[in-house]
Amino acid sequence: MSEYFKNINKIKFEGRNSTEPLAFKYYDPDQLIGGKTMKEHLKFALSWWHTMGGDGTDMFGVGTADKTWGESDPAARSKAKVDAAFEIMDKLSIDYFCFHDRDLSPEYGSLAETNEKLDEITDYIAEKQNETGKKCLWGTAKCFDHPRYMHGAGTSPSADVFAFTAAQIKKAIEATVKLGGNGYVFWGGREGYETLLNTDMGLELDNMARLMHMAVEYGRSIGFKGDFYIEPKPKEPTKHQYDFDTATVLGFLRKYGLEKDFKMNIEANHATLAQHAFQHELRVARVNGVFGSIDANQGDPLLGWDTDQFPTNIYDAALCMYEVLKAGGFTNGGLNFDAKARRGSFTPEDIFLSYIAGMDTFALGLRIAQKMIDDGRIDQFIADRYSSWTTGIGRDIIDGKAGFAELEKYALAKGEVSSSLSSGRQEMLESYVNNIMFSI
Ligand code: XUL
Ligand code: CO
Repeated sequence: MSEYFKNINKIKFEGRNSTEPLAFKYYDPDQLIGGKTMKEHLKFALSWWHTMGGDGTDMFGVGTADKTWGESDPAARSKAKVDAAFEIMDKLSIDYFCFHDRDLSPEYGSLAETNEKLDEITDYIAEKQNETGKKCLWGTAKCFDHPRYMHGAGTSPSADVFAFTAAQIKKAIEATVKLGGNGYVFWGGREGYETLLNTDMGLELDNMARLMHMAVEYGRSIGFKGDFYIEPKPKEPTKHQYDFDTATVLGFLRKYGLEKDFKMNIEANHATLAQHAFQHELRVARVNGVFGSIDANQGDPLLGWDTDQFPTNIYDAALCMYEVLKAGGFTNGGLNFDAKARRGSFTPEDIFLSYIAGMDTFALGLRIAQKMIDDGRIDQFIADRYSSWTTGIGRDIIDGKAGFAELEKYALAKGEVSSSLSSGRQEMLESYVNNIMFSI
């Protein structure tokens, strides 16, 4: 096995005063934060598609980075990708990876041959996992790039395409189980529409649910005990994606009785596209008991598309980790860097530099989030703000002891209630966060 990054050594933690670009300043895997190590909290994952396959190709130009891994034959390249991926994970101390079936092995002449070749690669990955202890965070099927999926996959008007999709997902779940993954993601790449003039929305949504029920039934039958995830995204590539945001997906899951088996895989840049804060999406998932996993990246608020940048915004990372800690941490999920170095950051070193930037950002975010909780001022403020619900009429409402008649009687007796309100203190709370963040 050749070494792909000969000039890069294992990345070490050197601390905040280090000026070495190829070193962690904040990510110290074994550092204890609130009783768990950073490594256990953060569960970083490498995204096979961006890191091993993404070469910077965009609508305006060809790739700028060489991701051939020195091989022109597709099968040899798939294998070289595995070696390179494990080298990257080792050097960056990343314990997990995420994949689409076609990132691991491309399509060949027939589905049977494609599946056979995928098996060869997953055998090879399983061997490397045994040697290294690296784990699969989640797998998924790339049911969006081939022309057959031009009108959707699970929501295609063609039953033949639906059948092909089911076959592809069946195999991708098998691959995920074989690699020990505890997550299987549905990102509905082309599950949406361009115009309602040609779309039977009701049938398309029913069919998507049928596909998901089949996936659950099959996954459970072959021993998949982990979580299925839906990754919400409002638009791109279609004008309207069905899995618009967490709240929309929740409605879908509940309508079709899928909420027991599915959680959310929340991506920061998809939240931005839905005009939500990243923290909002995480909060909606958390309070509804469907928080699962995270695609850690960031978008550019000035651009209306999915830029998938490595996350460097500490404020967002801190508020994200605050939600994760409040949710009790990850169980089957983790932080997958669904992120790519900019097209102009095209050298092999940029792979490492961009992961270091993202990992350090989340390490800092974790420390700040834990400090926000330990500090207690924000929690105390919220508890005080809602204290009228712990006794008296508030308690009676919650306990179901007061209905409209009792509340009318209470309100009539009480008179004007504006004096029961106190300031929301937004600016004070924001300054608490700054105070905590900059005294870390
Ligand atoms: C696309 C996206 C996907 C999913 C996996 O916007 O986020 O890469 O994470 O299919
Ligand atoms: Co994603």
